[in-house]
Amino acid sequence: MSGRYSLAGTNIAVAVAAFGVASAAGLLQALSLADIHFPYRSESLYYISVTAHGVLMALVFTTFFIMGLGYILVQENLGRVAGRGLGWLAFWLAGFGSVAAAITILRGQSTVLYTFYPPLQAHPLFYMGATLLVVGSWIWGGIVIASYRSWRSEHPGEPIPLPIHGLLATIIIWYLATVGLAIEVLGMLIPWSLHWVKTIDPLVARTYFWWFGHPLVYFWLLPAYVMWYTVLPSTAGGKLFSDTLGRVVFVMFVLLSVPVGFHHQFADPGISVGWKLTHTVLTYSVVYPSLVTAFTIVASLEVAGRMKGATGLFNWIGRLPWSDPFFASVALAMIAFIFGGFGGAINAAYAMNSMVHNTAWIQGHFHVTLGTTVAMTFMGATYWLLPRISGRELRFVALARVQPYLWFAGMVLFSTSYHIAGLRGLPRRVYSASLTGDYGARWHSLAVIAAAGAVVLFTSAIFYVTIAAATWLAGRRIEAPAFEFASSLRPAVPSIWDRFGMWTSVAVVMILAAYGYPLIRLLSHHRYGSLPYQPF
Ligand code: HEM
Ligand SMILES: [Cu+2]
Repeated sequence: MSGRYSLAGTNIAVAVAAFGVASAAGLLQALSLADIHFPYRSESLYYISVTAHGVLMALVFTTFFIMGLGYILVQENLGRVAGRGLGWLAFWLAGFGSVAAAITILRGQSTVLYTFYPPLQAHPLFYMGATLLVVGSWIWGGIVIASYRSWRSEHPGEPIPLPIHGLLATIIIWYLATVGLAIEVLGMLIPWSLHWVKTIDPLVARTYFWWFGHPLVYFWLLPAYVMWYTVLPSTAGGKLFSDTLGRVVFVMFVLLSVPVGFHHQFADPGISVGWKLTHTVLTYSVVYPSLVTAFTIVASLEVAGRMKGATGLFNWIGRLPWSDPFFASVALAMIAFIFGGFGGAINAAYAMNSMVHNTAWIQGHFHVTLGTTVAMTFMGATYWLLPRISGRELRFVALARVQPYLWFAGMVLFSTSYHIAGLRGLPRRVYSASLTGDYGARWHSLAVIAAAGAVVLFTSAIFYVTIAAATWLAGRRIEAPAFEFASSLRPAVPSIWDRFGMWTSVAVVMILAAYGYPLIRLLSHHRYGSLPYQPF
């Protein structure tokens, strides 16, 4: 790997490794739910596995991948990475923190699931490790912003390159979101896990957690959108339909990502219905930029098909490069998002949420969104960027061609079954779907189909990790292909959508409005607090 990309490549390598380990854990959980026996199967192994899987997938894989991708986008679009040395510091902090947290999980000292709700209590090193991961990502964000500032001073008045526009939006959302996390972890969880204070208020902690937890999903999704807007159209052989719409979308996410967290707390007491409804309405507004994205990207693909000569109503679809691993991954990721968005609208509906809350529907839902829309885009992006950063040809191209389809097929089995089982009442986060006699019978066969899906998903995951590792270590050396970003039908012009300082101020005001009063109420109630609780 050439020096210019070694920082990005090392971050991505950690992401791929975390993904591989977490996939094996995912398979174990699915087998366990279906009561398919394997050596050492036990309740405690199940919960350790769910914790490791959730943390490694949702926090480690995503964060490291996004950091690596971010360095590449900055290098290629701004021609520099300011403070590369600090980037290594960020890498080591985040890496050390992740390893420390993972060790306490595997030793059974932090079986708190990736949401680490108190009064479940983890080992202090779990919270400190998670903090270091976030601190590393903060430094990374600072490097991106510094690189942008340095570019800006040489290019006054030019529009921000679209990939950087999306990346800056991602980082602003991340900074706004992690304020909530920092208050929870530094202000509540760490002092409590060190026994400096005896009790903790679970409701207040959950509120800070979801201040962070919902925008977390946009921290994952926006880098995927960046790939859709700025790479997919050129891979498909066309142009981006509208650059401006992309900017509007990214700005809307900056405004709307955070003040929606109560849609995870519909069942929590102590927050009034009025505030829950306010967050619901804002949640529905955030559907809008995703619909705009669907329209813009599909229109761009139609442009691509027509540039290749398609003339009929739908035959442009057949002209798209369905055997290109990057294109297929992203296209399937987008199809999955239709179902993910539909399910998400149900989750966010105040009344319907009670039907699916804490059921297997939820894992059905976030495996199509995070686990497919985001994860498949990142897997596809790996196939796209690896040859470019390593100067090595992609190994096992035939496997890379089938891998996205395999993932999609596995997910159809896996996610559909859990959606249905959830509607039939199967709780989420349970060791076995059939422990409870009569009820279990209604869930068991669905859990078995999901487990079959998990086997297919795991096979696909092995393909991905093998292709990435083999390319890195043993790919044939080639002249590294150039990074190409899509041009848009009409060139970008400087606009109000580039004024992130102003939009961030608006976002801060919205967060204060959405969380200020409810938090003051929660903090002024008489608070009893809970003692720590450790299941194993
Ligand atoms: C090999 C592919 C995968 C398999 C077989 C798999 C399997 C599972 C299963 C069965 C559960 C449910 C645990 C339960 O509540 O009983 C689960 C939870 C989860 N999965 Fe996956 N998964 C896979 C890939 C992914 C990916 C790619 C992501 C995200 C990038 C992901 C993120 C999560 C998260 C965040 C949870 C929630 C953990 C919790 O409830 O605390 N999974 N997974
Ligand atoms: Cu949410």
